[in-house]
Amino acid sequence: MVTSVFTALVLSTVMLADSSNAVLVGLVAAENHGKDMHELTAPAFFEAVELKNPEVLNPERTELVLQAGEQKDVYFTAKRAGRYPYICADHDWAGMTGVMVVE
Ligand SMILES: [Cu+2]
Repeated sequence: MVTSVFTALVLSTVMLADSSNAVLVGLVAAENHGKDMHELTAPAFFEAVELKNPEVLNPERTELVLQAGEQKDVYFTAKRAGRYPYICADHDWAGMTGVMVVE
């Protein structure tokens, strides 16, 4: 299961596991309800999962850019547990940071 807490940038997650819990299919639904652009920067997380729609990320596959009012979904398969810190590259100074937890 992936959990996260954010303020102006809302992340919702849905995780599906098979019966053995060996493969997790996940979704991060990111919604920008604010007036500023946000950059969900999580290179370790995006590297650790198998992305189903990598085209939603930047070319380097390190971040998800959300303009004001924008909503994007990232589909992935998570193959190993871990804790993956993320920041908003624009607002990490203001505490816009968190951790993706794959259990
Ligand atoms: Cu931000």
